[in-house]
Amino acid sequence: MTDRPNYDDWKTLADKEVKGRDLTWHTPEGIAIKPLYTSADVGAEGSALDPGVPGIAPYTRGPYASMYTGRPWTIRQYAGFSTAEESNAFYRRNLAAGQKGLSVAFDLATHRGYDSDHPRVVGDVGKAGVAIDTVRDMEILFDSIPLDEMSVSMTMNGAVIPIMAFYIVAGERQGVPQAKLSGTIQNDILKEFMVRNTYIYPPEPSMRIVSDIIAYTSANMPKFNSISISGYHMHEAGATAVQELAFTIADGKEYAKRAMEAGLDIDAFAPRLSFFWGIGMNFFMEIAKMRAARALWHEVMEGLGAQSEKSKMLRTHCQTSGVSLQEQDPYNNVIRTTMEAMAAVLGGTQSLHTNALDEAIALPTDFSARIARNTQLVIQEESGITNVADPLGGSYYIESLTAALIEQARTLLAEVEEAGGMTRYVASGKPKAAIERAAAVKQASVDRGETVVVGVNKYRRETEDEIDTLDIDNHAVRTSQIARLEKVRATRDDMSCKAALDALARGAAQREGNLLELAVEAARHDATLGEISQAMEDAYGRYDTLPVPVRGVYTEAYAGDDRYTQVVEGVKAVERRLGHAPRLMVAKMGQDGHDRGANVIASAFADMGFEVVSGPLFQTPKETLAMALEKEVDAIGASSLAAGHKTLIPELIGLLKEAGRPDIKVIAGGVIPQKDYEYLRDAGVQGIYGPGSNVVECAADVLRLLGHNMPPAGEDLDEAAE
Ligand code: MLC
Ligand code: 5AD
Repeated sequence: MTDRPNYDDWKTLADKEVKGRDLTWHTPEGIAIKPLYTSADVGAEGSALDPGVPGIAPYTRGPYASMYTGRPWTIRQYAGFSTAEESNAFYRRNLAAGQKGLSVAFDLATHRGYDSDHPRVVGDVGKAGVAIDTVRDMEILFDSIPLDEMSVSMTMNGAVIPIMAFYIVAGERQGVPQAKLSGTIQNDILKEFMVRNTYIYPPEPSMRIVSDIIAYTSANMPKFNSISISGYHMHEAGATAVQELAFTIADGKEYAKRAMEAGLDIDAFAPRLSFFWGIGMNFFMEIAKMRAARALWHEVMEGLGAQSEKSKMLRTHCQTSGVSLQEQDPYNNVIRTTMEAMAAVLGGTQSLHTNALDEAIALPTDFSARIARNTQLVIQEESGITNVADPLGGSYYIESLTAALIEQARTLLAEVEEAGGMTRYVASGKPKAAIERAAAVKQASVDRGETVVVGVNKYRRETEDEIDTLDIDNHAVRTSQIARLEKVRATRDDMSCKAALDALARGAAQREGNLLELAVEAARHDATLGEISQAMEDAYGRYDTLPVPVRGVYTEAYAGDDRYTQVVEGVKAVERRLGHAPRLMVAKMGQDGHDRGANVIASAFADMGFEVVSGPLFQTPKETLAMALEKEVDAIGASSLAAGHKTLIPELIGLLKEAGRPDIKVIAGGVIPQKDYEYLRDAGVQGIYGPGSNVVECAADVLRLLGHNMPPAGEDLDEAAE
């Protein structure tokens, strides 16, 4: 041994302890994590790996010098459901109990630019968020909440123009000039085309909308963050940390370049670009990701010629991961969220949302929202974590992991650059496919028990405790929204409203003027969200695409697995009997664009030998029926994550009966509370697969539905053969 023991000395000892077993951990990012890090991994003070101090370039250790010692992060819980009245009351209760900033969740009808009375959105009104049709709704949403004091984040990307316009006009009607409004609009359309899917228009006009908002807010709303460049949804869709990092930073670069091309000075808008990360269970990886992101953003902004330090410092919101939470043994979710919140905080977030324990089942109740909020309050006020800026700075492991992530993300960033920037790269479909592949790999690993999820694929309980969940009567919300819409339409000055909408339509068609400025005028004359969206849709059209599932991931992950082989054989048996491979249509009805689950199912079932028909997003039950009949499918799997299941799936079954095809089996998967199972079964749903379902077993079930005598897992095929 040398005087100072080093890694090799340690390795000799450790090898003895574990009898030479390789302790390297290979992360999904392809990083080989050693079982120990030492000073040799980080280099000396002042070397390339020395991250410096918080508040000074490259900001790896945080954007502000004092960080939480000066001011803690903003506790900003994302919420919204039902009507503006109900959401307003919920916000006020939360603020009284310690929440610090607001964050609005809109329903999917609003996201996609439809008024609540539109026939396509019957199942969606008030469900996954609050229904907003007019400025009047927005005024009610913020009733008794002074908009010059409260910072408000709004998660809106599709219908971003009418929502920003409504917010500005609601402020005016409260007596608050727009220059005093502080907050954030998500306005990140590129990731919608990759993963979140609440786009309305095609990519090019959508990018103009983003630039117009950046231009408008940088001129008129100095305290407003014009965009929240989001990796969160990539994370939720299954992206690795490197993918989330690189694609998000690349998105940010693309927006900055577009705004510069539109004639804006980079330092006039870049200080109000903000970011948003998803924080999952890979504790140290998530911390390193946030640090790597700040260093990379600094590099990118210097590259684009930014002068102001504020332009180069990355500020971010974080949300704990929704997909990491489970329906089974749901109290475990409190533990998971606490760990994820700690990672976000140790990574140096500026603002944070912690998910509620009932995440995998429904929207938060007052009870679950309180635990989620208290998770942050306890960390902030009891743990002492806020007493030191970047307390993990200098950790051999963290610094080394940060450097590894920076390096890997740079490689992916270079690939994007080579493809001609992120708009083009997104259009190529490559990032979407890469994320979907990563998601399928992850799911296969959980299904095989290689990635442990406590209470799901290990330590599973025989019976589950029931928990109270929030139920929203979407029919009642829709009725009250329609009544208000009618009132607004009846009392406004139609002539001036129409003139403002015409001006907006002209501006959209002829590339003149600023779309937000034109929409603010329309909002002042009480144009509705649907009307403002339609004025632009007339010029741009509505965008839609067909999903293309990835192939081969399950076949590879399950090579040599007996149960998998059994299912594949079962598919072949059904094929022999039917004269064609069993056809499953994966349907996404309503305005719910969450397609990770649908994509994983499509990809796994195709690998097992099914013929998969992937329906486009946003179908009505009628459109699903027509496609199912045309493609002659044997079964339809309806994937629902946004609570429209009780309306849309029974409607589909009714239509199948009317069409004389009750033989086509309907199964349902996604976020469906247990208490709705009976209702769905009574309506004719033949299989329900909630979060935590094993995909191979789902396939075995579908084979049974198709008349194949599939043995239970673990039993021999011969004993129970057809
Ligand atoms: C902060 N400040 C400090 C300080 N820390 N001053 C001195 N010392 C310190 N240590 C100052 C800041 O400069 C700023 O002032 C003010 O305090 C507020 O701090 P902030 O860091 O800007 O925080 P905040 O206002 O909360 O803004 C955070 C943000 C913003 C920049 C990340 O964009 C944001 O709030 N984003 C939230 C996005 C969000 O909630 N999204 C939900 C998505 S849900 P000044 O004067 O400089 O402003 C979703 C799910 C789905 O997407 O799919 O539906
Ligand atoms: N209220 C609260 N949280 C919500 N989420 C989505 N919609 C709402 C809502 N209306 C959360 C969930 C989800 C993530 C996208 O945001 O955690 O995973």
